[in-house]
Amino acid sequence: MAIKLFELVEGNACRPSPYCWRSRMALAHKGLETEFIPVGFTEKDTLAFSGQSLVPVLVDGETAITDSWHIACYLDEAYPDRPSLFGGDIG
Ligand SMILES: N[C@@H](CCC(=O)N[C@@H](CS)C(=O)NCC(=O)O)C(=O)O
Repeated sequence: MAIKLFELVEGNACRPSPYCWRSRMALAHKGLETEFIPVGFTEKDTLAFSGQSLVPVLVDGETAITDSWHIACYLDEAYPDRPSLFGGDIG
């Protein structure tokens, strides 16, 4: 099952949230297949399962992670076989 990222989307394709871009870039760096779930400013109830109302929210199986920093830390810990976000020269 693909990882899901709930991210802020306005209109057809505008993604104005720098925090969501952090998570997008972290997922791209790790090379993880992801299903992106658009959430509009008036659709915060979509995020109720996460216990808060901010994006990004990452869902990996039964695990839901909020906050772009926590998401990056989670991805590096959960997928150590993928390129590191914090280790090595690039990290
Ligand atoms: N510290 C959080 C900040 C998340 C955040 O502020 N997200 C904004 C989008 S840029 C948001 O969901 N705002 C909706 C609101 O304030 O209702 C992170 O790094 O993910």
